[in-house]
Amino acid sequence: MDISVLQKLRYGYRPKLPAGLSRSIGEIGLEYGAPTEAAADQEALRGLFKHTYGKPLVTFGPGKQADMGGKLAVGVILSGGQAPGGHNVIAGLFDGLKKGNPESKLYGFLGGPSGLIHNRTVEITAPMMDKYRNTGGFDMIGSGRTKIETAEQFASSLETARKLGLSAVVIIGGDDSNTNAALLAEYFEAHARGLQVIGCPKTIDGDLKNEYIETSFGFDTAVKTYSELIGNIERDANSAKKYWHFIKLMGRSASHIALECALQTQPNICLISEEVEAKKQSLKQIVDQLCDSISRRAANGENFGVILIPEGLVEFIPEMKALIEELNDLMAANESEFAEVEKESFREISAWLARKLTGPSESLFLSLPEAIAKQLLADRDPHGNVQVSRIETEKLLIGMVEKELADRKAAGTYGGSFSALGHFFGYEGRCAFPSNFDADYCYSLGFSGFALIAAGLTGYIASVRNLTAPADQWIAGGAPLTMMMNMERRHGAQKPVIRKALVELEGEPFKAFARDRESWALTTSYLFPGAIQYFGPPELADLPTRTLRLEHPR
Ligand code: FBP
Repeated sequence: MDISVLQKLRYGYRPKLPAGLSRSIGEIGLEYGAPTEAAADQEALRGLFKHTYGKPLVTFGPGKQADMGGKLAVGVILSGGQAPGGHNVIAGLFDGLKKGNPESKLYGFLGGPSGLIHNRTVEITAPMMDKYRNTGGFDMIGSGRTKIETAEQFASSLETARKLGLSAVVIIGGDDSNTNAALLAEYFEAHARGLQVIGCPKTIDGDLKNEYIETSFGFDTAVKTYSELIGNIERDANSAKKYWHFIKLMGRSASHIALECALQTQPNICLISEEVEAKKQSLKQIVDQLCDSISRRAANGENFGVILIPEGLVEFIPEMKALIEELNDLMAANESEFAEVEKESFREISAWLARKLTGPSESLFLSLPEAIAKQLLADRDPHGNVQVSRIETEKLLIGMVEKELADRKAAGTYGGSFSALGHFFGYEGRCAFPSNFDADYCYSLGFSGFALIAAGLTGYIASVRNLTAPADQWIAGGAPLTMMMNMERRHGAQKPVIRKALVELEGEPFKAFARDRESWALTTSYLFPGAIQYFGPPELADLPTRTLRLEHPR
């Protein structure tokens, strides 16, 4: 098989480990903290997680040594969207297992959680592992979005684990998948005591974070990839001086990706969904705000610019949120009727919806361009979420801005020229070669996963902290999954879930952005981060994101 020069060189990269894990296996010590409590709703969660609630935090360091040399069999799952570094989590887990005991085995479940349910596995061998070290993608074993939720699915997961003689399952995923890991850990503890489950924090969205998870893996590489592209577009915009670029950035609900890219590239405008929601802005107000900036730049003779738009924006605009919620309920409550109506023309679908939507939602729905209205009706994902990556918000905004500027021109309040191009950066960043940061972080997470299993723990998520320090000073350990949970309303019922971390308007990254955005809007202040550097001085090649540095200054 042909491989690129970079791939060949990356095979030779040796990920760095925290000092607590880089000693010989017999010398890795464990320090236990005090018992923990859930983030909220402690009583309810204590009742739901009778076997796994409230365990202590664990740190690997010089503490009491555990025997980590036992023969183990572990199964690993990649769950949800791709994120750079997933293969290195598996590599860290694999190397830890083999270092602990060369006879230990690692199985990969194929195609995500459904691989565990249906017992579709592959044994990961050293030659197989070596082909994927420091590479992006999840193609080694594949991923999937199946949620283990029914009694049958839990039972067949246990059956698979028994058939393979597993000691533990490692679930590499985002907030929903780690919630699933917590439920599976509880189920296994109740039905097969000793069969362990460990989670690992993955998602480019960066919204699985808290005191013990400073960032989810993949965020670093994805934002660096997008920021390179945005910088290139900014330079093009400033060279040609004739286009406004509307760039939608992946990230589902939270705007962490858009915010970090803005800090790295200093565009003219970056919308932050959480701020839109806090200010209860309407679509019209957002369009007016964009047009005001465009007009002010036009008055300076600058008929070009760059606007960043977070993928989840539409769900944070209160009127759009209400419309989406009504559509979700309508489509769920009238499933078979809707399936029939859906076969008809769009006019008939609209007429059917118009009869059922409330007044404000009806007029908003009917005012949307047909393409966008259709995208709002597309299938929901298995967790019931609207697939926001399919909604062309950038095109919606371009259309509305064009119209508003034409009105302003007619009224004599705008004298510029406006030509816009839309972009969506999402899939471009999910499978890039992991940056040194993600390569090291993921390997450390995987190795921590092994150490948690070898120490006999279950219901934990691998945690590696102090990430703005050099890797040897990182602090590896594990945090009980239940401490990250609260109860939330999902599909009409209260469910235990891991809290999603949205952008905090009082947080340092947003404050740094808010301090400078006025000047970026008017004056061209673009910053060009360039491509990810895999080799070179650590201050460049190992540099963590601005978000991490602002949230965890050294
Ligand atoms: P995860 O939360 O599973 O990591 O997924 C992240 C993500 O990339 C989102 O940013 C995006 O909205 C979604 O996946 C798209 O997923 P898909 O390609 O399955 O539609």
